[in-house]
Amino acid sequence: MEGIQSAFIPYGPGAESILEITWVLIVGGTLIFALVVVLAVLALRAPRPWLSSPRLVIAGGIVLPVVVLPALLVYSLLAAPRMSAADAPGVAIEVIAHQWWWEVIYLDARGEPDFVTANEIRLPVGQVAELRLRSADVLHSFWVPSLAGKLDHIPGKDNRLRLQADRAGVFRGQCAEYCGGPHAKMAFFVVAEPADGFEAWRAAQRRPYAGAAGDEADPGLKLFLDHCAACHTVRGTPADGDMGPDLTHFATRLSVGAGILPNRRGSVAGWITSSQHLKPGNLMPEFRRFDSTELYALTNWLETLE
Ligand code: HEC
Ligand SMILES: [Cu+2]
Repeated sequence: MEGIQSAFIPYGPGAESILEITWVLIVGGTLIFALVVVLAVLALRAPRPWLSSPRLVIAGGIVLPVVVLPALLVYSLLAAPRMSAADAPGVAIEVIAHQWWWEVIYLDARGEPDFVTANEIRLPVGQVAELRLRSADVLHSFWVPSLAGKLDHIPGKDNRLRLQADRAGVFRGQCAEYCGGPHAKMAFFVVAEPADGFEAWRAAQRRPYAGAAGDEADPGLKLFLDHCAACHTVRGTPADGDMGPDLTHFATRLSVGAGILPNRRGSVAGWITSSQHLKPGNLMPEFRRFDSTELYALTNWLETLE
């Protein structure tokens, strides 16, 4: 898809009205700048009395700005409300920014947590999702340029952002406020899909890890419980750590390490052994001493988290 992360290729009403305002300001500013340059060049080439006439100075220096600037102000004040769709939200999601990943909590009709995921947000096409943006630590900023303007995650404060995608697709978002260390590697994906696909996904996300038969003997699960459970949750297993992303349905996600690597077995293995090389400073220790058999067992088991 063209423009997975471009404010100039909007796929939702929020990004569309921002782009409209942007063009009005860019084109308007360029025209005025060109006019001033032309007048300046004319004045330099030869003395022209009409260029210094008090009438022109009053018209260009006072009347023009007094008319144009308030007009632009009124225009953008009128355009701003269109940035957040007025329809009632169909989906409510709490997004908690952490250094340096995103916790994503889908809320039920009463506003209580329904299920938790991370680094990926799914939306039904054409419906409004209301996001409650919060922070677990410092300032972060939520920005999906293709869909909406950016809004900060402010510690101790809830910010509301409405997100709507008019077409199915995958859009990339990024933390847009420096939050320390690997801030530049704090991204995520928004996946917009038709309502039935979204409902199927939501139903699957609600389910805990089912486990295959004879699962207890799975060496990958054992390694996970021994080394990873203190920080990661997989609902349906004893793993209930909350230092890192919920991994209950990790295999359904597009990326590893908050949007930085594609979710494939090789990159997951690389992340486990070398996360500090791939994303220097992130809060997951790297497990360099796993041998290939252990890594194979672990990544094998992670692939069952569907
Ligand atoms: C000390 C806590 C801690 C331990 C122990 C830990 N992790 Fe992590 N893990 C994290 C944090 C924090 C992140 C998020 C890093 C980031 O993207 O900034 C993470 C991210 C991940 C991710 C990427 C998730 C995503 O959606 O991007 C995977 C996969 C993962 N860990 C697997 C493991 C495995 C497997 C183990 C055990 C071998 C493990 N972790 C042990 C803290 C931990
Ligand atoms: Cu950041």
